Amino acid sequence: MRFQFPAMTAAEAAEMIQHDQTVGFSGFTPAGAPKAIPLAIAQRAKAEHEAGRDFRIGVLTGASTGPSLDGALAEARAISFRTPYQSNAELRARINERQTRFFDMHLSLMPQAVRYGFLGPLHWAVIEACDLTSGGGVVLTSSVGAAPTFCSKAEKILIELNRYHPPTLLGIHDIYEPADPPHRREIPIYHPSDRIGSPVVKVDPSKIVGVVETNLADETRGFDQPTPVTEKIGALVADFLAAEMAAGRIPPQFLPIQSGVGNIANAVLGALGRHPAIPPFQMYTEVLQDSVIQLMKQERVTFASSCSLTLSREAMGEVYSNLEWFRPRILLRPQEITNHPEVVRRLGIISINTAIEVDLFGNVNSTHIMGRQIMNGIGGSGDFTRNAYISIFTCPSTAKGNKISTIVPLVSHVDHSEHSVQVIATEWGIADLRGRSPYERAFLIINNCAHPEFRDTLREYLEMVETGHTPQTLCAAFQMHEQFHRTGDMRGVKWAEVAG
Ligand code: 0RQ
Repeated sequence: MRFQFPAMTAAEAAEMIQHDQTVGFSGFTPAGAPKAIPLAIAQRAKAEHEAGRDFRIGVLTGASTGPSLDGALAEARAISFRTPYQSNAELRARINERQTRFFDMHLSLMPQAVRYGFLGPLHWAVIEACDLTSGGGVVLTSSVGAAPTFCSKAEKILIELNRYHPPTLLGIHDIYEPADPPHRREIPIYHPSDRIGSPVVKVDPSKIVGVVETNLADETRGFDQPTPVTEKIGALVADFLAAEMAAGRIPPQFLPIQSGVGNIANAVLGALGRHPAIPPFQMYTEVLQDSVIQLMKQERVTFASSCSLTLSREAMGEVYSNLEWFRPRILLRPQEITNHPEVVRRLGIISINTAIEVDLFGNVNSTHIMGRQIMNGIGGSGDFTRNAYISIFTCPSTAKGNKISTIVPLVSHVDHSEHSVQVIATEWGIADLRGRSPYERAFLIINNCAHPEFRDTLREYLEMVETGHTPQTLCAAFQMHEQFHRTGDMRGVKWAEVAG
C-alpha cells in the first residue's frame, strides 16, 4: 500500500514556493537533483520579475547540480544565496558579479550547519525519489547528498518521483544522520562496505505536500577524451602509490581511494586500475565516475562507497541493467558520512584532488582564478585532504597555452594549507612533501613539478632571500599574477625589477 500524496504538476509545485524562502534540493553533482520543479520555479521567477515583483530564493543542495537547477535559476536571476558548491557557468557569473551570495563550505559540514540552524530556517525540501514506500520512506535516486537532513529540517517536502530511476534502487542507499552534540557518538564505519543506516529516508508523511511525476535522465556531462597530460599525471600517481606499497608504507591489501571530479581524476583511476603492482582496491569517495564502473566490471575495484553515481547515460544504463550485480558492490551515503573526517582518518583514505594552483611551499588553491573569480568551490576536497592517510593534489603544470604556471610563489587564494597537503603531481613528476622543510619543498616542487619554462624564474624567486624558515618575499609573491593581469602572460617575470 502506498501513501496517497497529492499529485501535481511542476508549475503547481513551484507556485507554493514564495519569494525569500530557502529551499534544500536533493542532488550531489547533477546526479539525483530534481529537474522539473526547479525549472518551473525559474519560469515563475521570470514571470514575477516581468510583473515587477521580486522573486529570489536561497538554494541549498548537496554539491553542484545540473542546468535545470543551478543553470535555470541563475539564468532567471532567482537565487539570492547559494551553498555549498556549484559548477555552472551561468551561476558562476552571477556569483562573481555579486548578484548571488555564495558561501563555499566543506561538504561534510553543510548538513550539520542546516541542523544547527546556522543557515536560517529551511522552508522546503525538493527531493528526487524513485519510490515512496508504504512505510513512509523516500527511496532516493542516484545520490544521497544532504537530502536526509533537508527532509528532517524542512517545513514542507515536495517530491519529484522520477520514473527514469528504477524503484529497485531500494537497498543501494545507506541513510544515517549523526546525533547532534552533546549526544553524538562515533560513526560505526570500520570498512568502506559497512552498512550503518536505513535504505530509505524516513519522513513525516504529513510534510509531503505534493508529488510531481517525471521521467528524466540525470544531466551529467560526459568526459573529455584523455590527453597526454592527464594520462601522464595518472601514470605518475599510480607509480607513486605502487612505490609506496613496495616501501611498506601502504599495506599489501592497499587502502581505500577518494578521487575528485573531472578528467584528471578519471585518468588517475584508470591508471591505478591498469597498474600491475596495485591490487584490486576499494573506494571511499564522494563522487563515483564512469571509470570506476569499468574498473568494477574488471574486478579491479571491489567495492565503492560514494555519495553519488555521477555517470554518463551509457554507464548509468549499464548499472541499471545489471543492478543485481552492482548492488553488493555499491553503497550511496549522505555527504556527512562519505566525507566525515572521523571516517576518512580511520579508514586511511588516499585522497586525490585537483588544484588550480599550488605554491612552492605546498599551499593549494582549488577554487579561485587569480585570487578573485570563483571557479566551483572547495567541495569535499578539504574534508578528505585534511584527514587523509596520504593527500595528493594533481594539476597540469600550466594553463591557458603555457601562459600561466600553476606553480607559483604564493597561491592567490588558500583552500588547503601546507600542513594538509602531502604530495603534488603534475605531468612532469611528483613532489613528495612529507617530512620536508619549506625550503626543501620549494626545490622539490620546482624541479619535479613546475613546467621547465618557469623553473629558472621560480628558482630566482627563492634566491632573493637567504634567511627565514620560509623563503617568501612579500612584495614579489604575486608578481607572476600581477604580470598576467597586465599582459595576459606570466612568463619572463623579472624579480630584480620588483625587488629593486
Ligand atoms: O579554464 O575552462 O576556460 O579552459 O580553469 O581547468 O584543467 O579543465 O580542470 O575541469 O579538472 O577543474 C580545480 C576547478 C579543476 C576542479 C578544478 C582554468 C583552465 C580551465 C578548469 P577553461 P581544467 P578541471 C570533488 C572534490 C575543487 C573541488 C574539488 C574543482 C579551467 O577540480 O572545482 O576538488 N575542484 N572537490 O584553463 C587560471 C590557473 C588555472 C586556470 C586552471 N592556475 N589560473 N586559470 N585554469 N588552472 C568534487 C566535489 O566535491 C563534488
